[in-house]
Amino acid sequence: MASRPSSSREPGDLAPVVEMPPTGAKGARLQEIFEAWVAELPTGSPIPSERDLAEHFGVARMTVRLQLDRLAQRGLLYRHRGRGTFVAERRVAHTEHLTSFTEDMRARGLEPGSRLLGIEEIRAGAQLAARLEISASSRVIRIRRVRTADAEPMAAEQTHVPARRFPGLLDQDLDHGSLYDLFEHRYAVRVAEADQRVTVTDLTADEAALLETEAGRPAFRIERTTRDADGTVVEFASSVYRGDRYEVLMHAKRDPGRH
Ligand code: 16G
Repeated sequence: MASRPSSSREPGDLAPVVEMPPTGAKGARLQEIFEAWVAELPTGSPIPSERDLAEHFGVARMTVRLQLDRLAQRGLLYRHRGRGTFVAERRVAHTEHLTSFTEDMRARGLEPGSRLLGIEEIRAGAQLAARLEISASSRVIRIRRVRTADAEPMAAEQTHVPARRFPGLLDQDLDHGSLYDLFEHRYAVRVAEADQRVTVTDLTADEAALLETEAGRPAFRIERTTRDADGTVVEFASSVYRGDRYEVLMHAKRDPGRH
């Protein structure tokens, strides 16, 4: 699997010829071949055209496109409109690094974006107060956004932050850019650690509408409690990620003292 696409894109330079199974299993097999091949290519390598790949593997162009789409959705490839498809950076977002949505998407080779659904100040109440470790009468700012990746909905996100810590946040432009950037540059609040809970859920009709997919589809529900370096809670967020677009990536290291 060492062959690489050259600028002349000769079919001989494409992924090695592998015997293709009959229809049906072809897509899955192609996915495996592409994945192994892409893993060996340096970041930024161009991927040959769908037409060349289709010819090379003796499959329909749609089959190739579908499998390339899947690799792009998994963050292994990225597309540049008008320029082609390329191997994405292999820096994956995993639990060792606390990332913002913006950083997470960039690490997957996707262009992050937001659509602000609403921002308001509310009374914490018992439940949020417990999450944010503040009193129930404290004020909280609630931000609701649809987060996009390459302009398509990826997650619906609801974030709560203590209002005292972020004066004037209601007037900030959260339709663009990163909340964590604002935390850091406007409020000198640096997120230092977070606890996350990931569960699997079916999308409700409202969530599906926001995510431009169908109700009942599987999704990840991710709750995050984020703290600054002093251990003070700065955020409680709850997000629903489309199961067909998102993968939860983890990196685990064994404690060196453990035998
Ligand atoms: C992620 C966080 C969310 C945080 C947001 C900031 C999860 C489950 N949630 O979506 O808690 O508010 O990043 O992203 O990871 P931003 O800086 O791009 O606005």
